[in-house]
Amino acid sequence: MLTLYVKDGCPFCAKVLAVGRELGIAFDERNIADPSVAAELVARGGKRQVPYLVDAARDTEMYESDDIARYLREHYAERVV
Ligand SMILES: N[C@@H](CCC(=O)N[C@@H](CS)C(=O)NCC(=O)O)C(=O)O
Repeated sequence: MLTLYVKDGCPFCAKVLAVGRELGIAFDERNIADPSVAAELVARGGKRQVPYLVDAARDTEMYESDDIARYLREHYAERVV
């Protein structure tokens, strides 16, 4: 399960969501408009910044849209054999 913390109107979030669509990834989206979700994000990552990815399967969490996009392409791109 891939969880993505997002916020409405965030271009960096939109960029990551577009990569997700391209790769066929269905994120569990958590919107920090909800104060309890924002608090959860800060508790997890240490600061209020979106996008923030949680990949529980790989025990990996990260900020920064470019890093997230790179990570998704590296680990979740469909591979044609
Ligand atoms: N360099 C970061 C920039 C992320 C960023 O600036 N996010 C803004 C929203 S667009 C943010 O989290 N602001 C704090 C807030 O809205 O509370 C990235 O590429 O992910």
